[in-house]
Amino acid sequence: MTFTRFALSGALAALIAVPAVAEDWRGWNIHPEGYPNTVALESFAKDVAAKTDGRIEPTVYNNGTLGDQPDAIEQVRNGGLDFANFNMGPMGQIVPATNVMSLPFIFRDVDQMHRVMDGPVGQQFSDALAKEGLVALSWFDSGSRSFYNTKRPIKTPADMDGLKFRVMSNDLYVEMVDDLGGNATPMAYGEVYQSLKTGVIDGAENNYPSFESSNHYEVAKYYSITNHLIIPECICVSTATWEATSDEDKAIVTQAAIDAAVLQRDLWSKREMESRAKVEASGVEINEVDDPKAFQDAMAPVYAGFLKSNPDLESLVKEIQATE
Ligand code: GTR
Repeated sequence: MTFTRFALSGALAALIAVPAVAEDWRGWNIHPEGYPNTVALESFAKDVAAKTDGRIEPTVYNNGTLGDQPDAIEQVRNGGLDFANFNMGPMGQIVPATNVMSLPFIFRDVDQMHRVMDGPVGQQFSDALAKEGLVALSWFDSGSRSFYNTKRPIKTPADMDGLKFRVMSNDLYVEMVDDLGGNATPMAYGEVYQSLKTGVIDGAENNYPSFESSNHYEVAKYYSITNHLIIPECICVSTATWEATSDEDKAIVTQAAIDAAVLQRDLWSKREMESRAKVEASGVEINEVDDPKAFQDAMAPVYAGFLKSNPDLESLVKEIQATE
């Protein structure tokens, strides 16, 4: 008897000791090693693995090796990928409400953007994303974007005339550059360096850290501070993955994403200064524009066109504008 009981409890113990199969989560990231977003995503992955005792094992694939952002968005939506760090720019083509964040000068500055995203408006964006298969867990910084090019400093909108700029995949940006008098070409991020080098395009627009880490600054020697877009980025998990996750692990993953965003925002502000210093030291000419309002006025028609096709989003635009 004693033997049987021992054998049984041994078998039971063995059963209990068999670890559940770990869930491998594949994560998309466009940035290289050492970039604030990459460091934060890697910390997220490590944190999740440790705190779920290995039930979830996230791996981050850097440098856009799993595809360009529009493809990756589709993959996360259909469950082919489990999570990603997405810029809200290309998201507007799929989740129209998020296009509000792509309206030029919609956020007054990065601090106001934080207050908006960490409040009820941010929640409305999360709700819109959730309806399209993406669970937004936290928001990263992406600074503000300005134009750069290989030809000349942009001081007035007239300086854009005849120049061809790469934009992220979103019709709003094509319109935005058109309104300024330039020509816009939507293009994958990974193709911009070569296209600048061979003269397929004259310029692009981005924040300092991306301008620097992508090496675009080696070719485009004029960076003109227009600050026309401040676009937040999410850590987003696929709804399919999320629904297969226990409540206990959902809480762990959510907290890890929030902690990663705190880390990213901190690293971001340092990297912005470092990147600016690096590109300046390499001979990039950085200029203020003559009259920032002239750029704002030139891009204002983007609002009218957008609200005409999306009248239901006007209240969201107003809510952001009313946020102190
Ligand atoms: C970066 C952003 C990327 C990507 C890129 C681009 O600032 O972090 O996600 O959107 O810009 O211009 O394509």
